[in-house]
Amino acid sequence: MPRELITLQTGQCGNQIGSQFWEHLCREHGISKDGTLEEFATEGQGGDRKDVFFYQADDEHYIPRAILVDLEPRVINNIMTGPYKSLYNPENLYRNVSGGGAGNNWAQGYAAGEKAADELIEMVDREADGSESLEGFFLLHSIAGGTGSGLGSFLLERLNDAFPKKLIQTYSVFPNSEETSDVVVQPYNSVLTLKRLVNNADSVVVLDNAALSRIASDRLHLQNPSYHQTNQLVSTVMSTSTTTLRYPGYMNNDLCGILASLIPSPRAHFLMTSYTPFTSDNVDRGKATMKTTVLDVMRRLLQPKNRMVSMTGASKTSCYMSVLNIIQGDVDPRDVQKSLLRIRERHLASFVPWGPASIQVALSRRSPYVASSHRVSGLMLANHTGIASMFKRTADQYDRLRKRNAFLDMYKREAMFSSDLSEFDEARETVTELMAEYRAAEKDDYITGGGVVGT
Ligand SMILES: Nc1nc2c(ncn2[C@@H]2O[C@H](COP(=O)(O)OP(=O)(O)OP(=O)(O)O)[C@@H](O)[C@H]2O)c(=O)[nH]1
Ligand SMILES: [Mg+2]
Repeated sequence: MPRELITLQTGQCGNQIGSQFWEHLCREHGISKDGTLEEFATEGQGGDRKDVFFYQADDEHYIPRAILVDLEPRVINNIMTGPYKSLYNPENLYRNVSGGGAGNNWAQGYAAGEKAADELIEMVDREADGSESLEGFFLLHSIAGGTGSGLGSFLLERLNDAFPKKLIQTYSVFPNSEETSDVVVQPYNSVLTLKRLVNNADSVVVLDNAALSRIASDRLHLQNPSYHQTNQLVSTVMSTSTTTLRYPGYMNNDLCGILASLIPSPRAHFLMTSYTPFTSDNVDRGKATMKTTVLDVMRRLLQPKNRMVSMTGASKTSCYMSVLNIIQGDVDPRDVQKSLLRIRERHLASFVPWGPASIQVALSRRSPYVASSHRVSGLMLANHTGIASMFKRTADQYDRLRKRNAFLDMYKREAMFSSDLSEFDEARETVTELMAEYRAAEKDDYITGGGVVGT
């Protein structure tokens, strides 16, 4: 039985990473731009499970289980006039044709979500009814603007209420905190969104624009990468993180299995990723080829420079709670065992004292339709306590603004904030608790001694 996943993409960032994700999946499954199967993909079926992410229309077209939402028309219009315009279900678009977005205002995005709730929930229900054994939802968004953050937060709350037994995983893009942004209120939007990511999501794959830019410039020698280029990194991460669902093997065939092995306690569910190698297969301007062995790949995955989360300022005691490496390519399982041993002998990864201190490995097939110039590639999904340093940076920036009560008027215009700002304070408190949770996770008694905060 397929374990279907419905993807909701919100705001500019959500829709832009979403459209590149769908293009990536189409290439991997031999689905053409208009949803029909490519000639070469019609035979033998390739042993893949397209139905996790696509369904078939009466005329056999494959259609993404995707809902595209934005409070301005431009980004969705670009998708719907681009090469993949016939791929999507036109009933699954929500765009405010005359709107200018939520103006980088979380409150405006949230309020617009409330107003559009019936229409949005109807789309979700229709998609849910169209699946056989729905496993859950993906939400793609940025946490810093107005629509992806505010309307995305609203959707998280609603989905959680309406589908309490289904999983919700987000791919959440964090703003580049190392750059001064022209959008000064990003920290407000981020903190308000973080509260929902803590309380209403089962797992959050953190994608940090600071780290994505660094990787683009260090590894790919792009000084000012376009969104299209950084999104190629993102879509590679997204598609590889779902590869065991789409090409089932012995284990990790559903999202639940993957998350169970990575998330030891409900709140510590923010995942970091690394990928190697980025080559011209997946990114324009990537290095053409690289020598890859399983050990090379697993060692590179542990290197800080390959992390897609910037952990500057992480404490010296920060460490892994869990690691899952999804390795693809020409792999002898004995090499995996040898590599794990080597990594352990050389202490290349430090783990929390209370866990099994082991790297889990899933060997996964590659698409037969996409040529690859490297023998082995890998994605690491990891639960690392150092991710708290990123929340700390966001919280510090938030505190600096909040102390001066700066730029609050635009929030007060919305009903949720018109009488008081307790929502701000609660969200900030949630971030404090989240940071404390990760600190507690570095201690011996995390699981046994009630070190878990707020549960
Ligand atoms: N990686 C990546 N980041 C993006 C992309 N588009 C926007 N961002 C980042 O997302 C944040 C802004 O969020 P947007 O998605 O543009 O905002 P929105 O959700 O459309 O909200 P409003 O436009 O305010 O209604 C900034 O930190 C941008 O750097 C993208 O395609 N890829
Ligand atoms: Mg926008």
